[in-house]
Amino acid sequence: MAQAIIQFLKAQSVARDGKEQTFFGGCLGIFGHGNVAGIGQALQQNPDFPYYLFRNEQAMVHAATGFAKMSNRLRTLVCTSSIGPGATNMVTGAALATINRIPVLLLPGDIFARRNVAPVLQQLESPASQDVSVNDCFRPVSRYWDRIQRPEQILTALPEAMRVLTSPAETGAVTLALPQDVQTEAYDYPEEFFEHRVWTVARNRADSGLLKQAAEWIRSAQRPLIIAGGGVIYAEATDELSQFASRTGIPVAETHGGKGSLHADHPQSAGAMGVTGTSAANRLAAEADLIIAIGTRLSDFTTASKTAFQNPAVRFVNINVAEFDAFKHAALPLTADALQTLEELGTGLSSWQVPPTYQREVARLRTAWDQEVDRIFARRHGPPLSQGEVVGLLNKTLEPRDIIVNAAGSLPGDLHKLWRTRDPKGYHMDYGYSCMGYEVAGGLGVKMADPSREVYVLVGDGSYLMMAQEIVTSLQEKIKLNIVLFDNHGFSSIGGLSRAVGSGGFGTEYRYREEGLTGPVIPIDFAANAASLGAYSVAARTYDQLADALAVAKQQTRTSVVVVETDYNDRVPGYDTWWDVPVAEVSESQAVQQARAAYVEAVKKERYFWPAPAAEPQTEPVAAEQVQLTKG
Ligand SMILES: Cc1ncc(C[n+]2csc(CCOP(=O)(O)OP(=O)(O)O)c2C)c(N)n1
Ligand SMILES: [Mg+2]
Repeated sequence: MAQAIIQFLKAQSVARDGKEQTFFGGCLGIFGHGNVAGIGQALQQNPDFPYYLFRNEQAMVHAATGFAKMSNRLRTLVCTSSIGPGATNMVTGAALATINRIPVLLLPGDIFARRNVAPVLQQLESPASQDVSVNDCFRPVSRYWDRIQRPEQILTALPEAMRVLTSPAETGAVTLALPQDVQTEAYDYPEEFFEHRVWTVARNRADSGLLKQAAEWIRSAQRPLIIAGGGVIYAEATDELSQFASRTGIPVAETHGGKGSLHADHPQSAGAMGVTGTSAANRLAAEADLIIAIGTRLSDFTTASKTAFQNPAVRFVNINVAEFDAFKHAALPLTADALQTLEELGTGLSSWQVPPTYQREVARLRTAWDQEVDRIFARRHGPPLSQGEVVGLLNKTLEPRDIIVNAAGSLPGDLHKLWRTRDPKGYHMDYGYSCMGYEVAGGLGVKMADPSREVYVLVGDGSYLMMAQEIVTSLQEKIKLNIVLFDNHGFSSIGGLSRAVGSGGFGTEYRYREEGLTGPVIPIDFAANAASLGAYSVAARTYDQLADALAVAKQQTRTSVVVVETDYNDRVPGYDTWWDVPVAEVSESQAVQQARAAYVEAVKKERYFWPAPAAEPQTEPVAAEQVQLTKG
């Protein structure tokens, strides 16, 4: 059966816009008794389906996710693990993939279907059922989950897996739990099962009536704002969006997933949206009367915990392949592909533009924000350096097509705000799961998907300590990563948050235990750590040293790690925004009481959104527009 699975996977392709490509780029894995004789043997006899030995199962799912995200979800990798801990190590990776809507195929080994030898090594026993294993943990974090108890079940399970993986609306982690014994069993599979199969990734169109209505809403808006999410990039709709914004004058704010939708210099680019957003985007959002949300889940970081949109008359048009997202905020739902819908909406709006006063306001806000970024980049602080000036140096040093990869800590916020993106794939962020440890492994997957680009993994010291071991895999595979490690001796992000909620940074710095965790900073030689794994490494303390170190690291042919010490206490502030992190209602601490009082005030701005009033008097131009749309 394992041989049949690999044979089937090799034969699967996807096509979009007439372009076809092989869906699976190979298999990442770590063997144990739960997969070595089944899937392991099958991989050995299929050398044309490359196998990559990893160091940690969670990391291999991150790498598959990085690969698939970089491929705009049109390709992915398979992950094989043993049973027990190898399998459950993948659960975090599965959650990350599913939350970010990224396809990955997970094949954890499972306990014997035959059962007679139970409990086997690493088996979770249940006195209540024999139909339970640790792999049941994958159910809530998978978009499709199955346990293959008989070899012929893959005849129906694998096509379902492919349907979900290649569906833009449904995609996420797919888990097929493979009992150790069933993997090795023989079955006479029909030959047709292994024939080349192409899965078309459709560009679904919106309902024509709703599309007409959306065009009317846009025409009657005075202060519309587009929020571009990851869906814009996955749909390869960035050029179309750029033209749409230029023609209509509607400004565009970007989520983490959607950052790079517009070139940073685009006159309609308002930059980052929400909690980690720019003053330009957040001010526009506060007064917007129409939000056109494209390909976004509208997470709390985008909506500033539902406080971002304060215009009482604000309404939403959501363009999304997933009905679930299209209906959020009581929106007018355009359940459809972003590229297709932007094209059709653009036609429907013909030469309509936002009012000139609004255009001038957008330009003013853009200029003010640009000056703020310049100010942060130009600061010369320390050493230790400010994180903002390091981001500035990197933004200046990297080529437009280079990719930055990041996930957790204070960097996502600073990068979202400050990074001037010059390529739709230039900003690769996991901010759906914001998973410490994604960075190195995810970056490896990104580079595997497009070896022609330089990949810069930006990682905090906390994230690095959690998961840096795939540096070894990058060396094994001769896949070069440029890693930049921001060493601020602990959790600057959560330390800042802790102070904001009145807890003074408790337990967020890497210090020796002396009357609590308040002793001297624990010195960690990260450069030596990276060198011990085989990477080229160098530490930099000043701005000039860092510039030199980046240049030398770039010349290396193997993975490099540049360690830069940054100031734990120097943060880029928030801009006209808020994030809901509840503060203790009762505490003896004055700082907590004060934070609570501020919280109680701030939370009042949170809004619910209800459907817009149904009928509106139709004006002449709208009627004319309808005729035009009807004609096609
Ligand atoms: C796996 C995981 N555990 C915990 C968290 C919560 N968390 C978010 S940021 C952070 C600290 C990150 O530290 P570091 O990488 O050094 O970045 P810094 O905050 O210093 O910029 C923590 C613990 C998380 N996002 N992911
Ligand atoms: Mg840190």
